Amino acid sequence: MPDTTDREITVKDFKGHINPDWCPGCGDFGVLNVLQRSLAEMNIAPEEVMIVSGIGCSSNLPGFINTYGMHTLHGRSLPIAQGFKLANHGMHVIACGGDGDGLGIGVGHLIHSMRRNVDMTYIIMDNSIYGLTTGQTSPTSGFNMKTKSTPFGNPELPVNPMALAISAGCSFVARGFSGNPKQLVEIYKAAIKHKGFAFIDTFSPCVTFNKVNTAQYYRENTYDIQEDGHDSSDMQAAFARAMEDGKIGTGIFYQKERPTYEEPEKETFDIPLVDQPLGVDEKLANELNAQFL
Ligand SMILES: Cc1ncc(C[n+]2csc(CCOP(=O)(O)OP(=O)(O)O)c2C)c(N)n1
Ligand code: SF4
Repeated sequence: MPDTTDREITVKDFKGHINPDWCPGCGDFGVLNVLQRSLAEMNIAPEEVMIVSGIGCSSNLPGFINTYGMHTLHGRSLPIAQGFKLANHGMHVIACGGDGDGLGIGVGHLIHSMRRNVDMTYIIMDNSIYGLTTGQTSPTSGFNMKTKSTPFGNPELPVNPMALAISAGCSFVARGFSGNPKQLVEIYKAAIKHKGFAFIDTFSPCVTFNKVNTAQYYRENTYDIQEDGHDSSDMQAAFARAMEDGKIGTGIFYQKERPTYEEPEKETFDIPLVDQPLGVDEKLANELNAQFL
């Protein structure tokens, strides 16, 4: 577990060693910048952060930020991120990836993570398309939307991430837009501060394969629910905002702290599991490592 930092952290501390290879104008640049700003403004040090992703353009993010990171399998960021947090509960753990990764192949993990309430943050970079595989329908593509895989229009209704999260028992549910960094930085900071599983669906337009859900579309069709007087402690009001037709609310829909999954374990183990003695001698540990790694 890292020591709480006693030095001043700036955005520069989070600059990665590799420049992002996202298409110019991709919304994911905005998410990366806001995440770096949020961590710096909270004076969290790079060595205190673990970022875990799945597979997709958005899931390349851990390679572009100076923290610990792991680029895992498609739809599998959450089991790995939760395992990491349980073994090393002193770290800030953030999972990220696309709407295909989190709401398609990974949605089973998402639902159980939400009700389990491990203390971590999960950012979906939602572009309503499969970007990396060049433009197929995703779980948040609109009904009737024409994509490479649905040339005659999408016959499926989209997932409603806010309603799904509230009903799954998520203790922090929010939505933001990469083109509104002022609001997004406040949402991310609140999510990282939140004790429990914090979920932020972040509109992050794909400029190459989605000509419908563009930055201009979100600028014209979103509004700030907090500015509109929304009370994020009221679950019924959060559902009503999630089910709104036409207007797209952004902000913190619902937040209510409850005991995290790891809290009882923390009381038993003041020392994180990674810092505890292995319980087997070094020879056996080395043999097991050789067998499994
Ligand atoms: C098990 C598995 N199935 C399918 C794929 C192919 N695949 C890679 S990324 C991806 C979806 C990408 O879309 P999304 O998660 O929304 O991320 P984006 O690229 O839009 O950021 C798919 C289907 C894969 N890598 N692994
Ligand atoms: S294909 Fe789309 S999601 Fe992928 S980097 Fe380009 S703009 Fe971003």
